Amino acid sequence: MSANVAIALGSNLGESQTILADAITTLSQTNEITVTTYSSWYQTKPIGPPQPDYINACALLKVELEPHQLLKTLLDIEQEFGRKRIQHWGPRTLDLDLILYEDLILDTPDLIIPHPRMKERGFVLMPLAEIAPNWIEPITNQTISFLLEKVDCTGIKKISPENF
Ligand code: PH2
Ligand code: MG
Ligand code: MG
Repeated sequence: MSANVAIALGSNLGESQTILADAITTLSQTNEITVTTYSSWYQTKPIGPPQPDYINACALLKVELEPHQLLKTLLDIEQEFGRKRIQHWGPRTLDLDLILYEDLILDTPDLIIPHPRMKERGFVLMPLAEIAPNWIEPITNQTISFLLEKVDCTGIKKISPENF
């Protein structure tokens, strides 16, 4: 029994475009994960403390993992890519965030689904709308494309595929 999942990817340290591509490869090589599709890369202005621009993207997965097992797998992959947690919301080589897990609503100390800030974040909604415009966010009961219309997307630039 597999579950449909949406994740967000981000990087603003190192060769971010390559890091995201390598992260997709690593995810697809994980036994319990199938990468169904992924978005374009987007160059985005940082939210939070001053730091370099991010490269962001989203991917859709089919997983044979429970939410907390998937979280652990994502954190392990972040570690593999040299992620060091130094500053809250600070720069990172790789950030993998669990955004949606089927239509599940989950509120635990270490994992909240849907991702609690997805609705405010153009850098999540824009790539997600490219690959899952009709997925219904289960708290608002609104589609990703509808939520995207409500957010400010200034400072978000799609990187054309021929650039990577
Ligand atoms: N991630 C953060 C904090 N700020 N800003 C952008 N543009 N993109 C991100 O992925 C991002 C951020 C914490 O996870
Ligand atoms: Mg994040
Ligand atoms: Mg994260």
